[in-house]
Amino acid sequence: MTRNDRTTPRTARVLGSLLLVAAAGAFTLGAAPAPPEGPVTPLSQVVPAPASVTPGGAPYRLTRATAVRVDGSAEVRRVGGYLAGILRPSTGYPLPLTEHGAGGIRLHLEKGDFGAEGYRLRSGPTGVTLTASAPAGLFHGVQTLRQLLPAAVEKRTVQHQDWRIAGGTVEDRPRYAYRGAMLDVSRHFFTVAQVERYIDELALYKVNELHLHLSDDQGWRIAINSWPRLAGYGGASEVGGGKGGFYTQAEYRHLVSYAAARYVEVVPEIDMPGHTNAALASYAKLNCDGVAPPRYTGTEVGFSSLCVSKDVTYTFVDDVIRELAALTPGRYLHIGGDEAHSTSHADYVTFMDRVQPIVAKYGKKIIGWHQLTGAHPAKGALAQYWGLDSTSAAEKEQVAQAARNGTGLILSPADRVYLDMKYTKDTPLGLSWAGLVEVRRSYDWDPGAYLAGVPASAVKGVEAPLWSETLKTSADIDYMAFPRLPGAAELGWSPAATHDWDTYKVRLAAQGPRWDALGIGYYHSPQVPWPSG
Ligand code: TNX
Repeated sequence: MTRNDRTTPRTARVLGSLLLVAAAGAFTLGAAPAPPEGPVTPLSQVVPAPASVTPGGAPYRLTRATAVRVDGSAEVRRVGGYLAGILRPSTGYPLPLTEHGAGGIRLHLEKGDFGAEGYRLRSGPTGVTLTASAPAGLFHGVQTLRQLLPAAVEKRTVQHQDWRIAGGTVEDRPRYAYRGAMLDVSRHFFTVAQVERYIDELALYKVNELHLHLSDDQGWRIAINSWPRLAGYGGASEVGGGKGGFYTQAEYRHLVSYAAARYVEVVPEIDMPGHTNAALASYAKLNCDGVAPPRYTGTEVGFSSLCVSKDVTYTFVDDVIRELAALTPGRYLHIGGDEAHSTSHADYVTFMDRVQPIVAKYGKKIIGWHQLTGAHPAKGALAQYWGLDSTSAAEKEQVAQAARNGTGLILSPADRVYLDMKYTKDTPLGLSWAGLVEVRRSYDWDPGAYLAGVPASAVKGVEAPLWSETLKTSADIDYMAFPRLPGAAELGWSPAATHDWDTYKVRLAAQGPRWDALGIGYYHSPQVPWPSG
């Protein structure tokens, strides 16, 4: 007997009984048997916590007949297409986009008090309506809708499930306009596809800024046409001696538009005057002694500096910023400025005084690591604070004083939201210079009250940086980012009044099955009551 001989009769038998079941179903119910009813996710079980939730009424059930109803604008249609693209593979439903009819899932723009990113989600037996005054709000509402469906909705094959969304109303808008994540693509290079994957993960938690750390001692990652050796030579290295890599300008533009389609703004960083060995290795003339150092593949910091006294340094900076600004529709350009241990304080101030006007000349707002507050931060500049609880009072006060004088702050305290810090001493990846950062520690702080003497209005948001000295793959990124990234996202989005570890840990735990469905491997912190099974 061949395999076929054996399997054919069984297949026929199975098909026969399926036909019988279908016939019986058609006879008794007029449809296929209903999937088992599971519990419906409560409207409040969303990360980041919504600003306000009013549960009530019967749920909406997604069916083969559900349509995605969109307003006439191309952008709303695009958000509707994004939603349908998530729902179709797992539901197996056609979910057509239409401007007509009633009920179903409706995405609707109207003038209202939603702000730039807020939305309202209303769910009842006849349909779910998302309303916002801008497409970004609809997109964030789509992320909420996604989390209200069973985790299996994230799978890419058809799932036999009861697709219900609890009844009631969610009204939501962010606490902060800047909700960021940083990816260090310099210490290890990450491909366009790897960055896209991270952008998708950020979007699920309503993160709206992706800070790309594009240059450091170990590698220069963006093609600059006027200085081709930066990427061509300075890009061909990384920590540990791998081949590195860089983004062509077309690839970078693609990443920017991929992010923009998910309402994420790219913030490119060229770190200066320190963290510049890759540039110094590429062009001898950038060095004070005119001698190019070798490329660097270790993990020390603070040994490199651009030559502050040479004019060519500023020609270089002008060219790089001009090209990067032209590639970047976003508002910001990050100029680094951290750990310039090989630059004297006077040189650091001179350098920043010359470089900040260049950024302004090309129409971008400046972001710098908080050491910039030790120089003269330009009007409108933002400082990114990466200190620790144990940072000296004098350094904190320098930052607070700048904030009182009008410098906005992005908070990235390293012993809270540096996603590259180990969770425990046994975490196989990551560093521990800022301490061990378990999930609770990462979540349990208030950005509005974090730094003494800082006016609340000076805090523009929260960003979770992920440095990549020890990270090489998307699985590495996922393991360090999950489950801490959603906590940082919640600190940026949710009102302070919702902040509560005991309820957060339950909402966070409910995300676990979603990450499983998405193929995101995460740290199963014992602090979080993950569902069993
Ligand atoms: C500090 S934070 C750095 C980076 C390292 C990181 C590792 C900052 C502005 N500089 O150069 O990669 O620690 O955690």
